[in-house]
Amino acid sequence: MCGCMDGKKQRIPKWSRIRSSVSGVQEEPKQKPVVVKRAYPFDEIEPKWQRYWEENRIFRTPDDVDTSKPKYYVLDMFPYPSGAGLHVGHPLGYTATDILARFKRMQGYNVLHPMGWDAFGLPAEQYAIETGTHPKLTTLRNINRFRSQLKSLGFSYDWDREISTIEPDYYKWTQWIFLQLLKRGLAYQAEVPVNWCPALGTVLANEEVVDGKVSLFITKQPMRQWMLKITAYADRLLEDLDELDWPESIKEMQRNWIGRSEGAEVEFFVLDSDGRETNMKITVYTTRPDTIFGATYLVVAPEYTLLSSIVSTEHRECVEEYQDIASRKSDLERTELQKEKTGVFSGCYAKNPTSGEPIPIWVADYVLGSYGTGAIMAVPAHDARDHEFASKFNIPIKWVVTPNNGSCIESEKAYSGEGIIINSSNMEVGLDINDLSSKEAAYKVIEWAEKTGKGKKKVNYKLRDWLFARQRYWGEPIPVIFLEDSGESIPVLETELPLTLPELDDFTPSGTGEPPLSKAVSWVKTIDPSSGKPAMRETNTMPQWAGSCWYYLRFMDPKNSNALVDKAKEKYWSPVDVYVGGAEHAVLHLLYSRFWHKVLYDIGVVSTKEPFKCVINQGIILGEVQFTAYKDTDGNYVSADSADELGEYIQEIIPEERVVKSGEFYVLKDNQNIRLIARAHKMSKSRGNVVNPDDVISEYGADSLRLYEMFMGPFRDSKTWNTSGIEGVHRFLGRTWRLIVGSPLHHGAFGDGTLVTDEEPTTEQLRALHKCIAKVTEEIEGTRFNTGISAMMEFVNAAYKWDKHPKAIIEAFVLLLSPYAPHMAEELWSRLGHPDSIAYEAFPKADLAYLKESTIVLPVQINGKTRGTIEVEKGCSEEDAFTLASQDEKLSKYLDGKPIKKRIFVPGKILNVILDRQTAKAGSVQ
Ligand code: ANZ
Repeated sequence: MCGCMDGKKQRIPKWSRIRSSVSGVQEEPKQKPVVVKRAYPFDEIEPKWQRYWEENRIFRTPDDVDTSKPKYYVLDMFPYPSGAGLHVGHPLGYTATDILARFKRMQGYNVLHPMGWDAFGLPAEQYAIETGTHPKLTTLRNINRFRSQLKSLGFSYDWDREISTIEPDYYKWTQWIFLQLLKRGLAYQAEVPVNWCPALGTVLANEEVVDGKVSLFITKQPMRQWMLKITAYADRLLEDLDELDWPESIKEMQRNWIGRSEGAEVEFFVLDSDGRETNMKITVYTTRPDTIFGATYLVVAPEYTLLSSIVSTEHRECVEEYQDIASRKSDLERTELQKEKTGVFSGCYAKNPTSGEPIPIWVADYVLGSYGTGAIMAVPAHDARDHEFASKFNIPIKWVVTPNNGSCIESEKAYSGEGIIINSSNMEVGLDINDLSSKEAAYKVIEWAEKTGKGKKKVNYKLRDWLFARQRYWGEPIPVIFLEDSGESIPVLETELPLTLPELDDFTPSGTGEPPLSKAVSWVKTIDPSSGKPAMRETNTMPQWAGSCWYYLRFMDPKNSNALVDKAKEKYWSPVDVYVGGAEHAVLHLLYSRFWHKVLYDIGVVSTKEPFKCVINQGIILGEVQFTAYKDTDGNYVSADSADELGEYIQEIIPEERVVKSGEFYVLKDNQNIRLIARAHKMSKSRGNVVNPDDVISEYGADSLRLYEMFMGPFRDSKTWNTSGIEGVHRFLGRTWRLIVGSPLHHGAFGDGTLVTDEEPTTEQLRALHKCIAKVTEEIEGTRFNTGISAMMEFVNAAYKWDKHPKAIIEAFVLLLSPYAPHMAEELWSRLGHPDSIAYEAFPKADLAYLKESTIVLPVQINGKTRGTIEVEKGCSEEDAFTLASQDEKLSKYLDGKPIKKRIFVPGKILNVILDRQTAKAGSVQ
């Protein structure tokens, strides 16, 4: 067991202790010229301590759990190692989790703070197709770059626990989970209409299409697919959200995604050409059964399975043409993005079971085949979409609900609220809901439908089963084989896992939906071990979401070859205490992993119902603010507020040096009447506003980058990058360094040791320190890192005013600084004479006694008029207060040499001095 986690301090082996001085003079001559203007020698300190942490495995969390201490599991959403390397958005979340990890270690917790790679995915495969480089090579190269970038930021990850989803040791367990899902009927095959993307040669899940990929050409095609039955967990996924300490916005997005709605299914019989009921029926799903008398037409989705048997010969061609057009639209284009309703008449009618009237059956793509029953009863008076459609196609509109407040209905738009039911009685069918409220009516309609066999109560979910197959190479192979003779699917034996991805030279998708893996002929051909029959392997692979669904569990026990995670380890570390990442994962990753976690809970692999106790989304970092000026066509500047009136204008980007702030606005420095537009954009290559963290580190150091990202603003808010901001925090670190170590001697080289003294701290110093401890602690706990930094800045400002800097005070401050700027803190700690790493030292505790304000401001009246105030100690006596008042510059003018008749002193409240006017006057006569 490593010494660092058994409650003792880190002992550093002698051979590996590093000189605790950093001085340019003692260093070997460098190739590079010495950076004279550096605020402090971060370029020497940072690599030195990173090497030290690595060589001594300072942040290693021992394999065996130590239940004597409380645990803290703080996790980052692990990155996809893209070719572009880290961007400045990554360190934002990673620095926050690192501060929490370091803080909790110092508070005596066993901390689990790991990092790994979500390494399967499309870009590496696309690159492989373009260049012929194997995705594994590209991915490993990217991982190496990411790892060294992360190390250069001084994050305290336990690198011994690093995992990568592409390693067979890891995906063995991803495949194992798939087999458990299969065993429980939660993974199944189905012929489903899928979003086929010819450009990518693969199908995409609905949420992936919504998620920004709508611009790609997508068609709906029926295909054999693997599906995961996430819908079986819909209620639990919904209910358990309530207990989670997650941003309310994410919980709401998950609730909407699951989209639970309560309503009814009702049957409408199709009529023949003579208006007689046939035995064919259309079942609709409605959340408003109270409006059923107002259903003046039915709509079926273009992909409705019974459509071809309903449609009349006369209308068939038209309907088929419509179906074809609709198949090329995504669900989003058919619903939210649709500007105008479209549809065609089927040539057929159905009977409204309540009113008994024949109503037309239309085909329209605003009804989706994948939701409810794929058919609706349209109530144009009370549903906006139906109203728009009926108005366009001249379909009757029948009002059946009036608003409760008696206000009139406007016929040009639907009234979709609840109210009192009208026009809704037909005693021939035994149903009268007139004068009932919408709720009562809905209840009564459902009761009637259930009694007459015309329908039933129904709960529906927007959530669809998860489409789990991709026609790609770079993913986990699905562990299933198909017998050649019968096509029967058989799971691969658990003992045969991992089923490794075969080598392949040609990664191009066939374009027909046949996955690239089918080209690995000798891999595909196999034998079923139980029957000895020839079989073929599944050639679809898993989607990228698979590996990230459960990685947080593997970190608890990354090298276990017998189980996904050891039970005792899981019980100790679960759940993740804080999970930090981008808000873009609100419904995909976070919902999928909750689903898998619940399945693992049901089969006894994990001990908690939910994987992540607290989720925090860091805000995004936008590029530096850009200033734009407007010019008219003659090239004259025009103020931005009047640019609109110009009609034509030219925009010009103005460099920051030419801009000043005037009140709330930015204006041209040399013509302050010209107002500019200030805008921050998302960082992107095309805008050229991407900031590379490597450049920032080489110019200012990792501690400055860490501190700056935390200081930019509230952690959860979006923020704009600002280079002068980083210079500001860099100066603060330089000031801190000079306060403790002293100014550079010559050539930018700093002396050894520190300037601290051995005196006892003064009360003033103790007060400043404990105020800072209290604030920094409170702000880390509340993840308000920016205000914690402000408190440290205040402390350093105060400390600059002191003549002496007692060791006890400075040491405690260095401990406070260490989660934020760990390299500098380690260096100072070592210079303060400590041979051990600062990482496991106890975090200082604020002493309340020093936090109480000990002085008060006392108003002083002279002859009943307030003439000023004095600052006095809380329990100060009348005599002391009077002495202070007489020494006060302002008050002394009133008091100097004047005889005093009386003093009224109310401790803590007021000092009133009554002058003896008589004596004074008499004195003046004399
Ligand atoms: C009649 C009605 C009258 C409706 C009314 C609404 C208002 P949620 O809450 O999202 O579940 N609907 C049902 N299936 C549909 C499908 N496949 N595609 C498009 N729309 C569909 O919405 C349920 C309502 O959406 C249902 O209730 C149905 O319209 C429509 F005044 O039925 B309603």
